[in-house]
Amino acid sequence: MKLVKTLVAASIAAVLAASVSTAMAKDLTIGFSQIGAESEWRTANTNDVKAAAQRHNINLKFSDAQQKQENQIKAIRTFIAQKVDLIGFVPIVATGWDNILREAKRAKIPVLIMDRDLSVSDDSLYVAKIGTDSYTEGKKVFNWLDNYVEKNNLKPRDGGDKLNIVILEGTVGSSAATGRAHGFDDALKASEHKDRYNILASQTGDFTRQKGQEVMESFIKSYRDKIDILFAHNDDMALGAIQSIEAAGLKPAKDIVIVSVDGVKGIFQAMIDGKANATVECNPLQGELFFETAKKILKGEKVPKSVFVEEGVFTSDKAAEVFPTRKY
Ligand code: GZL
Repeated sequence: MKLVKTLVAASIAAVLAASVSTAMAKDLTIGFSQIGAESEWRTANTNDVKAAAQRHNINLKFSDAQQKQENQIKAIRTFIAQKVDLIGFVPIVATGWDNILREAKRAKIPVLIMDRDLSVSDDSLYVAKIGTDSYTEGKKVFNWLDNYVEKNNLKPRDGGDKLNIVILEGTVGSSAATGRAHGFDDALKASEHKDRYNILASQTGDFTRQKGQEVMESFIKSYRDKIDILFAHNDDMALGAIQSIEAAGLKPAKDIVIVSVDGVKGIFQAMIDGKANATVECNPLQGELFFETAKKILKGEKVPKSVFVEEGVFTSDKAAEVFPTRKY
């Protein structure tokens, strides 16, 4: 009998030792579904998430959805099957998540949203959102533009009575695109100078440099000397548009005022080169806050339902001074 007790004690000790060593190796396993690698901003966002996971000793299962919602849904389903401790994802578009999030809820795996927003029928399908305030970014774009026009007494290039604006929109259905569009529109409508402006054209460039170049090329073909202002929903599309503007023999930031969103290094260089006028910051460095929040959730601590990261506005006159301090 004594021998049996000894053997049982030894096997319990062995199991405990194994579980402790596993716990020491990696505290937690988190499944993370990222949209893709569509822009400089997204690459910075991904790099920051991976670095923060390492700092937090997290076993990160990272999936790149290659810009497809169905790949994000598949990845989340895999994370559920793998019984991860928590699921994080950046919703490429705002809708279509209810069913997969119900599956996560049934599996009792908490979901933490990062960067973009989503709309679901039941807010209990995710614990919290950490992200960027696209609506305020859109308002900041128009308010900067309105001040710039006033200060520089900008006049329509075609001699008409309205300053014509063309818009390169982000990914259709994404909260970043809809938020920026609504913020810009609301600020324009609220301006005492609203009658100065006309939205000449607005089309998606899907947040990529290539599509931004292609769509701007088509805008120039249709409207060339009628275009006074370009609002690009992200810097990558603005950088693509600059190439089309120069190819058409026009001067970016002079013939066509260029304002965009993100604040990536590429647009700072363009502002330093005198080819862009301003960028509204959208902060991709959300990894630290994400994993801090994830750990709190897994300890059963209450966390705010929605938290926005800090964001500023940067203009060409300050670009050279600020550039060395930029982290992405
Ligand atoms: C905004 C983010 C957007 C960036 C783009 O929070 O989701 O996606 O503005 C990126 O550069 O592609």
